[in-house]
Amino acid sequence: MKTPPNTLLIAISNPRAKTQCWSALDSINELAQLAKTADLRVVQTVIQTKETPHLKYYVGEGKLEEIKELIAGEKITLMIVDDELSPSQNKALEKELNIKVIDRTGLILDIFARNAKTFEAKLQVELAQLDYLSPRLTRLWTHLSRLGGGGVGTRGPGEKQLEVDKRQIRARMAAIKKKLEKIKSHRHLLREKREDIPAITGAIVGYTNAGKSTLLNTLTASNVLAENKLFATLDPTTKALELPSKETLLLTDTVGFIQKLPHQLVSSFHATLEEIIEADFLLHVIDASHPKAQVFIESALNTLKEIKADEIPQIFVFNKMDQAGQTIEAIAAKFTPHVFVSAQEKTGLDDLLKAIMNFREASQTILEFHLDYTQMNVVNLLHEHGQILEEKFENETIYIKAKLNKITAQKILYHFSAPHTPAK
Ligand SMILES: Nc1nc2c(ncn2[C@@H]2O[C@H](COP(=O)(O)OP(=O)(O)OP(=O)(O)O)[C@@H](O)[C@H]2O)c(=O)[nH]1
Ligand SMILES: [Mg+2]
Repeated sequence: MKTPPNTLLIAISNPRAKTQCWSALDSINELAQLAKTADLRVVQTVIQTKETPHLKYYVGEGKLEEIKELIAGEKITLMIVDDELSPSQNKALEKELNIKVIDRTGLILDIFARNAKTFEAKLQVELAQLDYLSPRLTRLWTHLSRLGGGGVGTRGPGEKQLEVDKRQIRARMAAIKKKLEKIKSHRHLLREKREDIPAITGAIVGYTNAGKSTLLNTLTASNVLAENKLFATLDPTTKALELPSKETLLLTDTVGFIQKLPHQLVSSFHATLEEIIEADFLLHVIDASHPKAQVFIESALNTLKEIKADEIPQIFVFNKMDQAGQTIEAIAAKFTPHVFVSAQEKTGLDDLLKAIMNFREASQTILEFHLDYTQMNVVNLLHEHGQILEEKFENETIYIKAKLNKITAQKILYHFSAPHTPAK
């Protein structure tokens, strides 16, 4: 196996920052976890107290000299910066330090690229990478010409070559987007073919490493990859869950969120995130054993807002209760409805199933339908999925008053545009 590069992590701590809930230290610790996930060997971390990043080098020039000494002393070959660097900062740092420099976004993209298994996930990652790479192209070219043997800082390609390259990247991005669209419409088609009324679906969402995949495995006795690494899951996996009431619904495991989630990933993972947007409810999983649980909840809520999924009803599932401290209950009180579980120890699952059923029960609605005799399929569906309160077969029409789950009702109406009125 190749020996991992000696890596230096660096962050800036703004002493005037308003929020102390998520400090530069918390952030760099998370960066270290990301680095570990990418199999890097972190040998040093540096936090500089500074109000704003240095325009040219991100860190101050004095700090830069200290870093040079560290690099020489510890044989460091890679530096990771805990914020997104501008392309010119990235270039200036590499030139000055003479080692490879990447930023948090670059590292996350790298982890996504390693973990992408399906064709769709691979395309989505490539799209995000090209989006990230495009403005940094000059830098890339300097590297290439360096490899060409000219030594550090030799000429880059001519402007013309760069333009050609940028155009090629844009063309490739457009082609990937087209392919992703195709995959998406194919998936919709399959779903519609499979069922007359799509089943009720819940998406399992939350911060990375919260235990989403473990929860899906426990609830549905399946075997999705779950491990102590960040972003283990990139592809949405859907499994059927049978409730104690014998109703079946679908649960989808999704990609995790993180602080400073790169915007390139949010936009290129649109198809994957759509599984969340289209869900009827969300199970928001939280690592209750993590000291920053509340910050993670808020960060995940922000991402849900960003992808416009914040209106979907959610159940807060406080997981890893086998390792959680006392304070978690006070935090949980702020987020309702909530349940406490351990997906690993299989505790609290009854409460979770109850919460899902309560939530379904609470969203019942009573509707009156006036159908004609060509719409017997709707009559059958109402019998199958609802509770019939009244039914009259008249000459021209069939009158049905039924109690239905709101979600099912919506789906029946959408599919069959049956004339109906809400019952008084
Ligand atoms: N102690 C404890 N550990 C748990 C529990 N549930 C999950 N874990 C562990 O937490 C780690 C992450 O679990 P995953 O299920 O992969 O988490 P995830 O949310 O799917 O993570 P990503 O897909 O990487 O975003 C694994 O090492 C699990 O074994 C739990 O209830 N208790
Ligand atoms: Mg997972």
